[in-house]
Amino acid sequence: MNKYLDVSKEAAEAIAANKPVVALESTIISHGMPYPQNVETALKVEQVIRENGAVPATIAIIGGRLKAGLTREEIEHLGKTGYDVPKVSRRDLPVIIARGMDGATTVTTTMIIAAMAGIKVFATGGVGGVHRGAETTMDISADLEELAQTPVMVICAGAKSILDLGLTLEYLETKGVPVIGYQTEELPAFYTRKSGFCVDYRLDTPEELAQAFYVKQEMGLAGGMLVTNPIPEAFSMDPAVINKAIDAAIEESKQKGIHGKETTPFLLAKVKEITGGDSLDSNIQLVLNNARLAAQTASALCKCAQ
Ligand code: PSU
Ligand code: MN
Repeated sequence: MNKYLDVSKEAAEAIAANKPVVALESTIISHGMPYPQNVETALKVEQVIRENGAVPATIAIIGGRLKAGLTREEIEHLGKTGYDVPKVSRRDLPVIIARGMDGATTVTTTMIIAAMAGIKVFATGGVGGVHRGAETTMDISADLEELAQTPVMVICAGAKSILDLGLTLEYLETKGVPVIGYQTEELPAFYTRKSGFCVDYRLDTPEELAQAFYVKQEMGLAGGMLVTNPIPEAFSMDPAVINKAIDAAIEESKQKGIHGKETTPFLLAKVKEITGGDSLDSNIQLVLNNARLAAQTASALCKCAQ
């Protein structure tokens, strides 16, 4: 076990007994939603995972320790402290740990810590990708490199069109990351079920998702798998409304010269500001939907390994 890592007792026991565990990220808590909805959602997501037969392990950095499995108090702390908790990607880990700081883990660092702990399935909302204009800014999320090298299955609701979805798919193809649509041929775009882009494969059951990932690992192929699960119809947003908000957010970020790790949080916050409570509600619902599928898939994956 990595000397900087603490796994909760409940998660450690489940992992040792080949019982299902689902990892969850903490950037969504500190930077993704306002307080108190962030804390309420994080706790609700854990509950949904339990109701579907798996153990939740929310991942973060607390006082310089890598944590897989947080207490309710730790979740409250991350939610209340919000943007003052630094967003931690792969390159940030050494200094944050050496200084004994707290950190909110992105998809990248949640995958790293999940893999250290032996957790194979991770549920979130959206993943990072290739930003629009990346051909000049070179702004490509470290999440894509992590998917290429770390053996964790990431279940998300697709990618937001703050990104260039076509270039994101090209990058994942180059890196050998399978992009799976759950019960869909079309890549979902987070707030909407459609994007105009195709996924690599459509799979229709948690068992099929688990089998594909199991086979990938058994073959000795490095890296993860991206499962895209469309937002439930009842909560999906009007594409015209959301795309207008995204275009305005990107325009403002260019004018303000936003760059580096601030880009994604800036764009997400602006889109939320423009679309108001509607997008927050959709965001919460799609995360719960992904948590359910992740718990079912983690259970199916345990059966593959028996
Ligand atoms: N919600 C999204 N997209 C995201 C994020 C949340 O719809 O990208 C968060 C996730 O934690 C993700 C991180 O791993 O932002 C990516 O940041 P960057 O683009 O700076 O790599
Ligand atoms: Mn970036």
